[in-house]
Amino acid sequence: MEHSWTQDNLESLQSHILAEEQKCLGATGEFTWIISAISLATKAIGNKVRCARIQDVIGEAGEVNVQGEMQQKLDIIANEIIMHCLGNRDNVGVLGSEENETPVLLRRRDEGGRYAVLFDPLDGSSNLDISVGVGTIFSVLRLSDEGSREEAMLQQGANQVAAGYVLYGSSTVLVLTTGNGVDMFVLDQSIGSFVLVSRGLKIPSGNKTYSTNEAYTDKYSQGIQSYLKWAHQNDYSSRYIGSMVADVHRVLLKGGVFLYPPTTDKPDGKLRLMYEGNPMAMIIEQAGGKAVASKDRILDIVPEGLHQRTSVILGSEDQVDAVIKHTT
Ligand code: AHM
Ligand code: MG
Repeated sequence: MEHSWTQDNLESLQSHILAEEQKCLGATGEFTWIISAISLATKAIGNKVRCARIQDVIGEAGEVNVQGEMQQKLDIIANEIIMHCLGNRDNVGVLGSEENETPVLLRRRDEGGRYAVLFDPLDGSSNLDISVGVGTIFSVLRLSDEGSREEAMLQQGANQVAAGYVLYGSSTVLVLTTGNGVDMFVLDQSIGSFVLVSRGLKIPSGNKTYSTNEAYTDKYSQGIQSYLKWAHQNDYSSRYIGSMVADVHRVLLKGGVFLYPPTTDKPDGKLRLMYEGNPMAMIIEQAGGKAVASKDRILDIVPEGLHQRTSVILGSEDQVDAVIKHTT
């Protein structure tokens, strides 16, 4: 439920997580340490993002990452910040990043490494030089006792114990789910804390808006083309930033549908399952929406690799169903 905050109802991310942890995850407090590391890291990244052009942080770094994409300087800085903050947490066993080819193995399970954290340190970073909103996306999994840590990390999104993103937009917003609804926090710069601004977010239905890179229409399947044609004939509106965190955040708050389907040149889609598709799918489902790769639930996909790609259709249930009607 929406509420404006006053000093009387001020609740920090930290205290909120402690309270949630006691309700659903057992009261060990270890999960709070992970979220507090993410909170610290994203404050530091947000600070760097806001210094673009003042400090030497934007532009290409001259390196190509495992995805074959040119890394921005801030991609590398953001990755190092998260690796450093999370790497210090005793209960983190594995870190998987879009910017690292292989997972970073920190601690064995018998040394306390009970969680894997997978993340895209700075999604949409090609938009940095024009000051468009960019974000950090993260997914937290509990490592099972079976197999190696890499194998233990490759779990369906349905097993995530938490997922979230931070949007470095006109304000810095953290959206988080621990499997008990979706809560939204805004960074209050004056006190240096993320404060709760909305609890139990629900995606509105009935918003006739789609968000996709429409320039790829000729490369989309017949089904997606048919959906777009139908949407044009039915008074739909289009909004696309090209920065997943910003596009999905709009869909979460306003409703509608976000689509990154397969194209003829990217037959598996572009977005990555483990640290883009899964966390966003968990948030959207927890907010009452739907998230599929063509027609199957994203959270049910059994992953084969850290950098596996997936197609993504997510948003309000009614709007996702309207797409599925044309594609199946
Ligand atoms: P990145 O992880 O390399 O930044 O790429 C992911 C981004 C998403 O934020 C966005 O949804 C998508 O790429 C946009 O791709 P396109 O330019 O093909 O529309
Ligand atoms: Mg990304």
